[in-house]
Amino acid sequence: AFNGTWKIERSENYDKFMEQMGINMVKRKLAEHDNMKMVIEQTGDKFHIKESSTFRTKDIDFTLGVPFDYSLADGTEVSGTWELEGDVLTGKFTRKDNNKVLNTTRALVGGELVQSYNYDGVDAKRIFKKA
Ligand code: MYR
Repeated sequence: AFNGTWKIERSENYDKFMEQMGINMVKRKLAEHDNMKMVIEQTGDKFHIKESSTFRTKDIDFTLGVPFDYSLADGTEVSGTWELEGDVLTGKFTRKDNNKVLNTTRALVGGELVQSYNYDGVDAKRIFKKA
C-alpha cells in the first residue's frame, strides 16, 4: 500500500523540528523547499526506497525489524529499525553523535502518505501526495 511515487505536498512544524535537531537556519530554509520525492517499493518485509531532493538522491534498502544505518541529508548519522504496527510503519532511530532517539512513522491517511517525526520533545509532519 506504501508502493508508489510520493511527492512532498506540505510540512507541519518541520522548521522547529530541524532546529531541535541542531540544523542551522540557512540549511533549514533550503530544507523547507527540498522537493522531497520517495519512490517506495515493498516486497514482503523488504523495502527499497529511492529518495530524491534538491540535496541528493539516495537508495535505501531495509527489512522490517532489521537495524540499518542511514545518514540524514545534513550528514547526521543514525541507526535504527522500521517495524510494521498494523498499517503504520514505525521507525526508531538513534543518532550516533549524541545517542538521542528520533521516532518516525509513515501512514496512509486519506490517500496521502503522512510521515511524522519526533525528536527531543518536538513533533513534525511531512505530507506526501501520490504522483
Ligand atoms: C527511510 O526509510 O527513508 C530511511 C530511514 C529514515 C530514518 C529516519 C529519517 C528521519 C529524517 C529526518 C530528517 C530531518 C532532518 C533534520
